[in-house]
Amino acid sequence: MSNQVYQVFEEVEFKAKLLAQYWNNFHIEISQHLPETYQPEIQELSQNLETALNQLIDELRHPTLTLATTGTTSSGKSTLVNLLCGAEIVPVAVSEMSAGTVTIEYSPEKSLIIHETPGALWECGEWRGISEDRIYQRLYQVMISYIENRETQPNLPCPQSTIYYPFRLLKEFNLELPEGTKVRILDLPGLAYVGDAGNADVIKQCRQALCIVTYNSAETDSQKVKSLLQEVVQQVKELGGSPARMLFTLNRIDVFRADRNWPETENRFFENTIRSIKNELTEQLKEYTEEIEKLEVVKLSTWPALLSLQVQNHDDIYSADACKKADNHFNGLIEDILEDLSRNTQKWNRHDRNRVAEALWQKSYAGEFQQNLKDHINQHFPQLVIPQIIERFNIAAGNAITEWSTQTTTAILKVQRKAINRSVKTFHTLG
Ligand SMILES: Nc1nc2c(ncn2[C@@H]2O[C@H](COP(=O)(O)OP(=O)(O)OP(=O)(O)O)[C@@H](O)[C@H]2O)c(=O)[nH]1
Ligand SMILES: [Mg+2]
Repeated sequence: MSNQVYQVFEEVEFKAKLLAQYWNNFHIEISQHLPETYQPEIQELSQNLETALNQLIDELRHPTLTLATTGTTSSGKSTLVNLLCGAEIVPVAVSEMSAGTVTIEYSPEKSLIIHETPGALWECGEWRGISEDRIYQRLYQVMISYIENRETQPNLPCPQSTIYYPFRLLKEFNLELPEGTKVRILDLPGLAYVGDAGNADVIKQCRQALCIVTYNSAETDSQKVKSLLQEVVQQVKELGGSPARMLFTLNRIDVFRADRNWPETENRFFENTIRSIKNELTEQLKEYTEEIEKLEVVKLSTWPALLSLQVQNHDDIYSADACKKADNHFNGLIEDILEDLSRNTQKWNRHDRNRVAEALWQKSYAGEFQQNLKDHINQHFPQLVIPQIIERFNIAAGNAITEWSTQTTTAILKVQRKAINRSVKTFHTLG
């Protein structure tokens, strides 16, 4: 992390301390013009400011970087979260799957918490030292239970879960983060369900996150593509249109491999979709035209990228299972290599598997995606973590102090102006 970034953090801390100093001088000064009865109020404001200042300093020294996958239903958000984690821990399915928010906090020890929510129809609790597979299965049961019951119980709060996991985003991306930074990943439901009961804070969480907006490239129905775009625009609107907080991925881009005219069809789709996204956004958010032009869009195929990691797993059974899936679903990405390999994936040796893994990684654009994400985080780190720290500070004390100071000063000035007017009048009468 560059010196410049440290300077930004130090500057915010310095300004907040300066504000506290101004307040100290101000309230001592203004107390002379106020009756004693104001003292408890002033004391309370000072106390709150001190607590908020300590909190701000602590948060600046231990900032939290949040990454959230957002986008339309079945666009591959959860698969992407699994890719960032390097393991299959959040449930994935062909049709709508995710329900509620799953927060993944970095920790060397693995554990799962399914939080108690009112009327929960599923098992809540905490499981420590849990395996990847058990995390997946438990979350799967919870989500299915929610999805099956929400029709008949529209007010059923959606499930909220937290996973503690040593994810690869932190272990292997070589992010240049300041010491003490916490990183967490959020797996969110499809945009259409963001309004579900209990999901209201999803949008709030997105505002504080770097959103990886996933777009389903496999959707070809023009009507659906249109509504997909609308949903994405809505999402960007909610986020305030800031490009620092968004990275667009055209996911499931592997579908174009089946085309006779690949890569021409893929490139055309890529260019056209970027244009449509930007046009639609500019149309609806004219005030952000300049920022929208700077929006980053990358190609990706998350599932084969994840399979590439799984194929390289040291556990032979796990790796063999991934080889089978790669052979079944992504023939088009590994066809050159398949010519040299046995039809029976069980017989692939480590060298064969490494070749397959390499091809999957390369053809899914995973390397480019990873580099892009890394650059984006390194480039925008202060904007990604500082605004919410300042907002919390303002809510806790900053706003109240500013308001109180303005109101009190105005009131005192009013009283003084009246007194002056009275003196002037008296002066005139005397005259
Ligand atoms: N071909 C292909 N399929 C993918 C890719 N990524 C995900 N999928 C498949 O797309 C389907 C949806 O994936 P999910 O990760 O569950 O999508 P999601 O956006 O989390 O879905 P919801 O949370 O239910 O909105 C699954 O069947 C995945 O296996 C990809 O890159 N290529
Ligand atoms: Mg999902």
